[in-house]
Amino acid sequence: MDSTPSLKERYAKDGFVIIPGLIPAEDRTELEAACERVIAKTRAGLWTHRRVVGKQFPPYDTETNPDSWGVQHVMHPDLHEPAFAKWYTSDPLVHAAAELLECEEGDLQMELFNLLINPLSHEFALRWHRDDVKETASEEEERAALSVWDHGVQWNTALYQDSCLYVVPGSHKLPRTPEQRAQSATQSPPDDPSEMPGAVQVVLQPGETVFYNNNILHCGTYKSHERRATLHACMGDTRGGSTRARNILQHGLRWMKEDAFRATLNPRGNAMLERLLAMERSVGGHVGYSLD
Ligand SMILES: O=C(O)CCC(=O)C(=O)O
Ligand SMILES: [Fe+2]
Repeated sequence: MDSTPSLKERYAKDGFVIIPGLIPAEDRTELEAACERVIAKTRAGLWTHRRVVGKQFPPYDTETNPDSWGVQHVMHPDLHEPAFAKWYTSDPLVHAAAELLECEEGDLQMELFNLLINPLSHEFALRWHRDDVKETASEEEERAALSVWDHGVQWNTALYQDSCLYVVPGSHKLPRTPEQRAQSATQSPPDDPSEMPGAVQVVLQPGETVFYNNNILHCGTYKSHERRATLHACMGDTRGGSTRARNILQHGLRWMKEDAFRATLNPRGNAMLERLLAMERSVGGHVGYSLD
């Protein structure tokens, strides 16, 4: 019997797994060029859906500091870059997501698609965090939040070598130790991420993807002189009902409801989008739970 753990087993145990080759060779040049154009627009201040230096979570101040570490909503029809939705709905990616979620393609829900880039004039870092559990959570609250069955996958796909992300393997299932808590309860980013007990640096070669549970304890460090263009996205599994609503619908996604966006999608993309819109309708009316 083959005892090599499957991708899903590694993902479930460690909270992350690296998979190469999810960008079809024929799409690579197109995606690189699309990234170059949206990065240039963002740095020029022409695309204001961006993550700005100094701010870790949304809402991002889109008016003042122009130095950006991320481009938001790359599938937005106003960017006119079909390569992003084409890749998001491509076979290799959809099959990998369905494998990790152990679901059928018909369960997959379209969610967020952003781009992580190097700021140009600042070194910047994110403090240690879990995306959907507050740093002030008690051990009991952490246990409860982490025991909920996870119905989404998030990933980073590097176009160029990327060593910005640090994770603590296995921490997606475990409350923080006192030492880990001390290092992640602070609002400031770490001087040296490797001081976090259990931390490993995730080094991606061009074309590699790390899928990770976004409640794994993680942080990011960004160097202005190291080129970064890393596709950063997530997908959900509709069998989770509205469990992902808070995390996903806080991002100002009204544009996803518009015909202009639908028109850019292939039938698979439209079906995935329809599942997101159904989730939004199912939680409609709750503050912070709308695409608007
Ligand atoms: O830059 C990265 O790879 C991680 C980003 C991140 O943790 C976040 O946006 O919450
Ligand atoms: Fe994060």
